[in-house]
Amino acid sequence: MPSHLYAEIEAAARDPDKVLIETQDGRAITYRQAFAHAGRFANALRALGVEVGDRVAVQVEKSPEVILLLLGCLRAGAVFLPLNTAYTPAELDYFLSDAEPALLVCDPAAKPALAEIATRRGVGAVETLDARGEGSLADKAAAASPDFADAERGPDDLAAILYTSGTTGRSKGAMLTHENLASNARTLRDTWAFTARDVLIHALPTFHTHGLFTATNTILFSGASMLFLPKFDADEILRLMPRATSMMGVPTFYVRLLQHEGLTSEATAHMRLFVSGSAPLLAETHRAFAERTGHAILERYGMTETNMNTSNPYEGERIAGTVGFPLPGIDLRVVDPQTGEGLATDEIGMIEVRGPNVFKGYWRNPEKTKAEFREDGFFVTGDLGKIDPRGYVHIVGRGKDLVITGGYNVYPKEVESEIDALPGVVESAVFGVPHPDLGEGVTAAIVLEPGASLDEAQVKAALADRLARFKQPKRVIVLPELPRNTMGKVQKAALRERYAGLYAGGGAAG
Ligand code: MLC
Ligand code: AMP
Repeated sequence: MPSHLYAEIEAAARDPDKVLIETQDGRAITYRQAFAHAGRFANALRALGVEVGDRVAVQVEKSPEVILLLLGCLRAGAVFLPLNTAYTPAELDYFLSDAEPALLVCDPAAKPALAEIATRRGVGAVETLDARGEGSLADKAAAASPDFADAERGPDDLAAILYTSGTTGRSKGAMLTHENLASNARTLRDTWAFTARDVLIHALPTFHTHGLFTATNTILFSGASMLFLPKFDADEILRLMPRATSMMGVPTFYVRLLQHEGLTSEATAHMRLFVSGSAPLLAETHRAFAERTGHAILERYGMTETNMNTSNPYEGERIAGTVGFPLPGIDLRVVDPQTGEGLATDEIGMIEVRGPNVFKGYWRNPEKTKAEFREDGFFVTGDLGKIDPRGYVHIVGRGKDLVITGGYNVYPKEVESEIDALPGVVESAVFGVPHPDLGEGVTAAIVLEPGASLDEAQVKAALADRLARFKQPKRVIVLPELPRNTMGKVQKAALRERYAGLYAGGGAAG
């Protein structure tokens, strides 16, 4: 039995000389080269002491080598553990202690700070990889053989662990199996009609499920090609569109493209599919994009724990403000959050999902895993929604206290804990309010001790080393007290309402 997910990827590449990834600086990597390079990485991992089932933590800038390393991990039977490059060393400390990886791969510039933490946390080895795909791990791979006898990994074995911020403030590792990822890649390829002729504009980061799996695995399972951009860049994307057929992005991509005068029906004429997800796409963005280009953005809904759950139809009406139908093979229901009773059409409740896409559980956290699954195997998403009479799923809110900013999730509790720890702060409330560019802007209201003289800039400065940039509040408001209900609970809804216009007209800045 070979390595389940890798074997299917290899089999899908009918033309080994087809380009898998092309970069802005003109590098082109064929499938044949990618598989050989994955073999080199697998040999290098073994030589570094990475055994089957070991975690490989990867915090590096985007480059094709990230994908080749992912394939190398699959071949070696290791568990790929990507980490957002925005995470600070303080945040890394927790991930390394929780995941106990055998190897940490980081940017050369971060090595001095991270090596000390890695040693303290018992990580066996620390290697480097930079944005050009160069570094000590690349050197070791270059010197290794491309031939590798793939580890035997079955459908239920772990392929990856992706940390997702926990409601209790600490991130939990979502354990994704080979078949979780393979089943979703097959389904998305077929649902969105991807073939080897497709060329995807890939401008998402490669450390979250959207860019790493939804986009990349769909392409790998189609034997298609990707044009890799290091990050979102409207000029570059428009330049590439005449050569591309498709793009996947977060709503901010579409908001920003609409601000570009180059976005026209001619500019997008060669494209067949624009997909949006990770955060709600405003109906007005959907409409404006259709007016300008003639393309109806296809919105889908997913999560780190489940991969993709629903999608608007490829053929058929893509309805703005909905996330479409459950994908084939995936059960989705809306239930009363308290009783778990199923709800009728158009009634709003908790969205629950079940299927081959749903993760195996949280890493070393059986209590949390148990708490989030029903006895009949449905996973409680924490998203509130409804199913309309035509069967389209609508997301109408969140049962979890979560802010989504530019497609990144921020759990207020984690930010509040850091703010509350600052001298002079009595308490804080972190919430999201509409932001024209990022969807929601992370915002903090704080109450100070009498006589304390902390101001907005000082709070922001104090958080700089503690929290990833995207988690840091864009605005900090000092209040005499936080609004509370009769039970004494902080009323975030009241804060969201009071500050709803805070970023209005702020454009991409703010
Ligand atoms: C960057 N910044 C952000 C931010 N991204 N702040 C809040 N939220 C974000 N998402 C900070 C920068 O550090 C910078 O801070 C300032 O905001 C402006 O940066 P920018 O140059 O405008 O940002 P940019 O690099 O263009 O990035 C914006 C973005 C990017 C939206 C293009 O964040 C992005 O690619 N997001 C995609 C996230 C993603 O892949 N999510 C999928 C998760 S998986 P300063 O102060 O230094 O100027 C998932 C499941 C599913 O959700 O369903 O897919
Ligand atoms: P993450 O934990 O980063 O994987 O983010 C998953 C969350 O993003 C989901 O639980 C939803 O709250 C949100 N999400 C993803 N896609 C959509 C969408 N199309 N519309 C609204 N929310 C979405």
